Amino acid sequence: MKTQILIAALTAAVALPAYAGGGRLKAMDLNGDGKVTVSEAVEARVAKFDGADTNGNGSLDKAEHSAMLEALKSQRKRGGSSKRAGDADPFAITDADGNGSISKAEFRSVAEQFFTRVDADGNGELTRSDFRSLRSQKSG
Ligand SMILES: [Ca+2]
Ligand SMILES: [Ca+2]
Ligand SMILES: [Ca+2]
Repeated sequence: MKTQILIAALTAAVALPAYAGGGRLKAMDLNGDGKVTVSEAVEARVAKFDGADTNGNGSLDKAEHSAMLEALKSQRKRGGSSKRAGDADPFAITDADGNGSISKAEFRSVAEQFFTRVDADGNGELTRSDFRSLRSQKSG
């Protein structure tokens, strides 16, 4: 089923592996209340978008996008297999309209999909337990 691939690719697109740890939750928890709301998650993402848009044209081309993924990957420092998405191209998945660049809206919508995905109990907030259940889903 295509859904599996999509999820895997989405995961890669938002560099999810880094999210699995509590440090990531903290990084997105902008007001420090121990939970990540959708707006916090999206804001944290969009901040990344601005950082990745090195030529400042308001969208990410493939080079900018892969540079961002590389940077995230090297932050993890753990080596190992970071390629979990199989053949799916995270860039292509994020570039919803397929015009070869990722707009902020496209980037944001992936963040929202990611949020929905991780929010296992659907209460609109991500907590540690949501991240935990995500991890167990992945191993399945
Ligand atoms: Ca919060
Ligand atoms: Ca750009
Ligand atoms: Ca696009």
